[in-house]
Amino acid sequence: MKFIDNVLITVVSGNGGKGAVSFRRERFIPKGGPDGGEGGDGGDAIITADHNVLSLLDFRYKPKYPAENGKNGQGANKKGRNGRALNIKVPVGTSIIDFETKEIIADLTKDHEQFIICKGGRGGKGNAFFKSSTNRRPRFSQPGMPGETKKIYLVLKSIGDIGIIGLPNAGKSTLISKLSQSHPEISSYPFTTKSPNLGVSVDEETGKSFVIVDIPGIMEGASNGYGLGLIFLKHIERAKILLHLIEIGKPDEIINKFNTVISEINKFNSDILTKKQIVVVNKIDTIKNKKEYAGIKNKVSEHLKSLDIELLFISAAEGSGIDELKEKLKLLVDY
Ligand SMILES: Nc1nc2c(ncn2[C@@H]2O[C@H](COP(=O)(O)OP(=O)(O)OP(=O)(O)O)[C@@H](O)[C@H]2O)c(=O)[nH]1
Ligand SMILES: [Mg+2]
Repeated sequence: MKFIDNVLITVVSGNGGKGAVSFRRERFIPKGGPDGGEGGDGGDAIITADHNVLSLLDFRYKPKYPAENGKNGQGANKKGRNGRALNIKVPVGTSIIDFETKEIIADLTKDHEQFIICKGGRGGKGNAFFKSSTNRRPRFSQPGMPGETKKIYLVLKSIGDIGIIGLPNAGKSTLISKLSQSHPEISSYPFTTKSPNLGVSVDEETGKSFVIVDIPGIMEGASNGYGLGLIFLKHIERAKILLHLIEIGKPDEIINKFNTVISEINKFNSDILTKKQIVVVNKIDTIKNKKEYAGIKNKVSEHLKSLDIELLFISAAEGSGIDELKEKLKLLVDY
């Protein structure tokens, strides 16, 4: 899935319908009174966060979103039909920013959260409304009020429940491909991933799902712009959980790698580190010696226990530990 993190669109609410000018015409009533009905209201333009929408990509191909106009009023006091509201569905975690003022109009952080961007124009009154003792046969009605037009940016900060962080080449993309239907590029050189990948992990029993974000690798000095820098961290700012993936090696190496990534993130935005974390050591298939493996496990768990961080060992490539990891993530996401 190609990752687009902002789009510019134009949203238009519907115009109100015109009020009718009409007079009652019935047999034996030669000069019936006014009976022009009012126009229907224009449809509102509404933006709704929806967890089924994962990307802003579709908005690239369709820049304008008009709601329906209200219908004109009719004779016999018939009100025109209201215009249908336009409901634009965006990913959870979308901010709406006014193109003119650059102000944030709304931040849709929860599923089903809605915001009316443009109110539809009200329908005009028909001539029946204007009947009075001094003007019993008004020959005028109101036009409908015009709808509003707004140019807005949709900006996606994050839509992930789980953000995968780690050094380049740790196996992040391999892991997301095992946890979800996502098929990102995987390769043995660093910085294979150049923009975030999204995956949805669906629990076959309950049908519930969570979204995982795989961002480009973070290297030492990233906060000074090395590698791909840290700009992609904004995509996990709203993730609930950090999954820190580390390639297996000597215990000290694992702990050093852990510290490197944490210290770079800390320089970017230390709030990110207040999230729940789980450390996952990957590529355990490369350590064949059982004693050596047990030693690594012990040392690393000891270290992370003191930090109160959960730890798991897996092989993303061969699949060992993946089921256990899925179970753990389900609990952590807490649905
Ligand atoms: N032996 C072994 N190799 C693995 C495992 N998981 C991933 N790899 C390999 O590690 C290399 C890097 O994997 P990626 O999934 O592309 O790693 P990444 O963290 O997404 O890398 P960047 O996007 O470059 O940061 C690839 O050659 C993978 O095949 C594993 O469990 N065992
Ligand atoms: Mg990758």
